[in-house]
Amino acid sequence: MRSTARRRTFLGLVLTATGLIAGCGKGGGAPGQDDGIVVGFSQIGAESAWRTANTASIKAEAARRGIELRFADAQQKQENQIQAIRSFIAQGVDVIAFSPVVETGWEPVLREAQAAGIPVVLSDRAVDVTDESLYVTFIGSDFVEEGRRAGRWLAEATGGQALIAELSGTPGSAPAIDRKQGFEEILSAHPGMKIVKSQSGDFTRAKGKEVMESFLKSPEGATLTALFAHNDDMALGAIQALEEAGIQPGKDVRIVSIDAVRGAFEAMVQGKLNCTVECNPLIGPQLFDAVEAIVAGQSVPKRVVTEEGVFEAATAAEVLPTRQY
Ligand code: GYE
Repeated sequence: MRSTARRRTFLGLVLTATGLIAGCGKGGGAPGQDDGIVVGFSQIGAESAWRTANTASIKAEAARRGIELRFADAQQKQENQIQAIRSFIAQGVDVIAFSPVVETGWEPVLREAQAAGIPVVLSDRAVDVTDESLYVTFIGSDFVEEGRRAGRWLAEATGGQALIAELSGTPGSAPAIDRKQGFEEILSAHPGMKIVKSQSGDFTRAKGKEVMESFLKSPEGATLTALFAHNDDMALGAIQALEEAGIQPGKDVRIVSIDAVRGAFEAMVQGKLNCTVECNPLIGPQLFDAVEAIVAGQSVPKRVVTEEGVFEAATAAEVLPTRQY
């Protein structure tokens, strides 16, 4: 951390000096003005509508602020993310930001970034490291709370009686681990609610459909009364599987998922999805606020949580036109 702090101070001085020479203070320039900040961002991939909106938010905000963004898509592979981070270190970017596909296995590459004096910002997902000085801040949602919100909604909607299929996210990822934890916390107070099938659909629509098909073919298939999907895309895939099996999604099987993307609202308007818990992907502005503060040598909070709500089918038609993603 010492070398990171040194570099930050140095960068802060250089930027202040540049600002003075150019005769304009930080933040006083026109939008789009190049202030010389270079950020390397390693994105997970394009697995969901949430991710696409997240990427768009990050790219748009970097462009708006005149920050040079070096963007790498890891196609959902940790090894690609590690390679991208190493390449950002070699390029000497000012800040590295990334959305870690899974929680573990980051210590070595984060130590390399630290040794090179490059601050790291976690975007959207957390890492599991013993040394918290390996990153400056984590900006993203409270996934445990999202799981609780889904659980509370389902408990209320079913009167605490449900045989549940769970489509979980990417194994080992922060949202899959935390959403399950939050959901099960609520279930522990409702003995009539049981998860009878649980498998990963890797946060994609295609996998969600495929896994739901296999749930339906299993001995428990005919008994299922509810579905908890860790994201909307998997729920949308599962809806297709249910319809193809002659089961009415949203009626025979109550469905709650997470993200609140446009497709979920459309499914709610059609009565096929019952509830979506919001997870806000539009974190570009908060991400680059942190980046600019770090480069200016200011301190930033270790954790920045995004604000989110819960939407039910009854209000979907009214809310749909206002959705940004
Ligand atoms: O819920 C899912 C995406 O990390 C919060 O990743 C994100 C999750 C989001 O693929 O749709």
